[in-house]
Amino acid sequence: MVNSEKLQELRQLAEESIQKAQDARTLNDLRVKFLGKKGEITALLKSMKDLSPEEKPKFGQMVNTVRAEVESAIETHMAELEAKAREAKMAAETIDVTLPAKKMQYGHAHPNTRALEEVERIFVGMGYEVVEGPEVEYDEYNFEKLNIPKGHPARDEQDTFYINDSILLRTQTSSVQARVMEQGKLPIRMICPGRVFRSDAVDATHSPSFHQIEGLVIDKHVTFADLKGTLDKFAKELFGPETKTKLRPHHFPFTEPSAEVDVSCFKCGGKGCRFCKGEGWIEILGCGMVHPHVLEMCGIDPKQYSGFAFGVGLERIALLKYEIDDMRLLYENDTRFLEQF
Ligand code: 2U9
Repeated sequence: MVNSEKLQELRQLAEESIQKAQDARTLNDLRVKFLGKKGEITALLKSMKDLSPEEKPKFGQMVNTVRAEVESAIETHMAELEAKAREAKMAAETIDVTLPAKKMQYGHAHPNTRALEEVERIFVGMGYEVVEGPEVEYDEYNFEKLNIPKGHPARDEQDTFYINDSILLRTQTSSVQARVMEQGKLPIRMICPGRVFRSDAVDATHSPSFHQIEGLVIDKHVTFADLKGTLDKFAKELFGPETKTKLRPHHFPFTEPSAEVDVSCFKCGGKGCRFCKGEGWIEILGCGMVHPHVLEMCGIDPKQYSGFAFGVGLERIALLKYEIDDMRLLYENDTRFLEQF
């Protein structure tokens, strides 16, 4: 029977083509090619009109069986292709949870900030308030009220950045203390950290902008012994309990008497080493009893009240504590340097 041979041929061709198909689109094209309205198997049904009445139903059944087989082969292969695509997708998206994780990059506080927080912690622990004030200041608060009148040599020494005759970039944070004293709320126990400006050339220990932390205590019966005890406690907290302090007489216009304070070298314990340049001592701050004239100019009666003050360079503390030998490193923000702390 010619028609049935043709049917078997088409079935074989369809099945081979289905097996070879690599994607859903090819399979759909094959469905149209063999089973569609104008498909090759469908066309065989149309040729049935030439068959005898006995052959017609038999052949019709054969065509339908082949149609069903081809349809089922397409469905099966389609399911296989989908499963394969899903597997490939899953394989591509696999996350290897055993791979080492990417390290988080944590930043940290700048050495200056760490030194500041350490100094603040020590003084706040002793009951001091932390007060801040303006960086652009009146001459009156920066100099006049601190016993540095016009023509005083200390004005020249500080090589100030003036904005006009009466306004300047503050050269010391003492101006903040003068403002607090003027408010008249006593007693006072405060530190004022902040940025100050002096027209200095840049080198390993100088910068036109640096930071000070100044302290002020004003109350009845405050003595030099209180100052000495406070600074000794501060030094021990900052550099370790073995640290000793030594006061050398000095002169500041705003304090009388005045002194500079050295601490025993925390590297060699005072024997003398490279760190303290063989001295055994390292200078860290200046201090003194607030000058009676300063008290008066800030509205405080020197007969009733006395006080002490001190000043320390924040960068100096950071350089010493973290053993940095050049102040410029603190401002360059080179992460290779900063990462070491
Ligand atoms: C008032 C009265 C007195 C503040 C003081 C120093 C001594 C001192 C320097 C140390 C290094 C500043 O950072 S530095 O350049 N300071 O030596 N400062 S007494 O005395 C005051 C402050 C305010 C009303």
